[in-house]
Amino acid sequence: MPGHAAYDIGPGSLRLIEGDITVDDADAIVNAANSALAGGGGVDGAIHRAAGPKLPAACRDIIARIGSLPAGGAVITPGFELPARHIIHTVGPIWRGGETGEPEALRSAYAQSINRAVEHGLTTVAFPAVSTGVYGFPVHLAAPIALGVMAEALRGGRLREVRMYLHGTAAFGVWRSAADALFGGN
Ligand code: AR6
Repeated sequence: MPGHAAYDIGPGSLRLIEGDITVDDADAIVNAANSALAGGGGVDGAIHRAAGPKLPAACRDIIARIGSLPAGGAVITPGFELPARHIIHTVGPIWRGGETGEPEALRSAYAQSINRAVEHGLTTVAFPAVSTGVYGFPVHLAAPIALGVMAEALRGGRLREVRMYLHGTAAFGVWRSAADALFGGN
């Protein structure tokens, strides 16, 4: 059975889900993109495949307008063929040892993603573990950073539900331990 855990945080809730984010029907799913919004491997590739051919054009329009999306930034597009109505594209930092602003940039990636959701009146958001794949951010350091930003948004009533998708049993276990430590296990 794939892992699942739920936590009440303020008036909202956080769910940790072991599985594929592209099947989620949240108001928005977040994509771990690159600065060119050019598509790629990992969760980015999966989201592009599932969203269909209109997504690259929407991404190109944004890049034509803003140049490139820096690490820690986030932009929103429609979800096109996804069950989710919107995609929030964020760029996490590339891990270079942790002394070059990576934790701050990762915090910003989550916070700016939440800002885009709130600006569009969205209350349920699904996240992947940004930067912890190709970009190499250690999972045990990423989890408490991400969970802290999510908890702040839930406690403040800015979001109603956050769904955190983890790929694989090992990643799920790390995130569940971090969430149990922060929010109390059950
Ligand atoms: N659902 C949920 N999580 C997934 C899925 C999925 N379908 N597929 C992979 N993951 P990564 P990054 C997990 O590498 O580190 C791309 O090429 C994966 O196991 O997708 O931010 C972009 O274009 C990992 O835990 O993103 C960028 O160039 C997590 O998602 C670059 O990779 C993130 O891994 C971004 O690297």
